[in-house]
Amino acid sequence: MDQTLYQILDCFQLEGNVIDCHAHGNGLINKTFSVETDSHKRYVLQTVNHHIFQDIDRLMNNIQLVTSHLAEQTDDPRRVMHLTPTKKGDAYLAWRDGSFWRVFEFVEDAICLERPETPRDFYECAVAFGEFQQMLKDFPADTLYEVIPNFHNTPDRFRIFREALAADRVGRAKEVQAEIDFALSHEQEAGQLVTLLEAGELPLRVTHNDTKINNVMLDAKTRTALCVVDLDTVMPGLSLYDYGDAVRGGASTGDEDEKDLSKVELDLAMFESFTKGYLAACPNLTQRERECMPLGVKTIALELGLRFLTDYLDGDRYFATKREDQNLDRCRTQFKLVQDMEAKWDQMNDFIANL
Ligand code: GN1
Ligand code: MG
Repeated sequence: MDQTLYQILDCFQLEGNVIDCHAHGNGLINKTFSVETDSHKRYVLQTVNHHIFQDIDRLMNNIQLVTSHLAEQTDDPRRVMHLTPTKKGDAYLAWRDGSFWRVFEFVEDAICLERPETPRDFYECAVAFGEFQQMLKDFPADTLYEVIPNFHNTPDRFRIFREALAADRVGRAKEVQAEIDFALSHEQEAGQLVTLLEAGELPLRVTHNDTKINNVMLDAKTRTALCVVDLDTVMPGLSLYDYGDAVRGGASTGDEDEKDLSKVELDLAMFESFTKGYLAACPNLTQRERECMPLGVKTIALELGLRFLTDYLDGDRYFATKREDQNLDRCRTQFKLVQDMEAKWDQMNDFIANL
């Protein structure tokens, strides 16, 4: 094991001595390790990416506030993430090379899925995110720090996109005219949720903002919902961002970077089962929020496609890539999903209206 990791772990209040530490999971933003000690305790050690997250102190404060609020509402330790403090009692460690580290208790006997294997799995993921929303319904959302300002401010994402397009840093704009046109033709629709929020028609809530299903822990035996992880981007937002991001990811029939777009569509059975699970676990959504659920899915797919396209134009500086054109392929899958939703729009809306 890397000596530095060992020194970092030594700064935390762990039970027992570390006997193993190895890379874990595959997030695009933070590095994660799974740790085991000789007292059979397991932990998750994580760097917090300070290039993306600028104020780690306030980010960690958000996580402490939210996990404490959640912990007050359940007796089951596996239903909430628990931070392990440093020996100095802090929620995280600032290491001498400028990196930041934190430790969570490992959620035992749990699994997390890269993709739902059945609609039932996806239903349970919806329950996990719905319960998260429901348990935080009384938490004052506007007291949370906005970790990434304008994270889902789609009109602002278009402004950044236009800057990247004008700069064309790596000369790629000429290759992607079709994607540019697609994005621009959807600009107005992509801004609708922000308009509704500003008009007070949709409520500001505590949101997770990275509701991929690999951020849900399921009980390994029963495959039922335990809790949600990856709380870095917890901040004020719309429930529809969380719901929409989960559906655009988990109800897609293809991988996020699939090159063969004929494999990518929105699976309506998956959409339906997530929607049912989310509404069952989170009955406090308003009528307006319910009506806007399809728009939530479409908005997030558009926005993420736009973010991938922007990063592609910018020379792949934000999202980690393992191969050439990966961000362009990611953009294309999201835009393909948008097109497919347009074809299935009435079915999506009818399903929600008839629930
Ligand atoms: C990023 O790191 P990861 O995979 O949890 C991104 C999300 C995107 C996702 C797309 C802070 O999340 O917004 O939906 O990639 N997170 C941030 O795969 O930008
Ligand atoms: Mg993640």
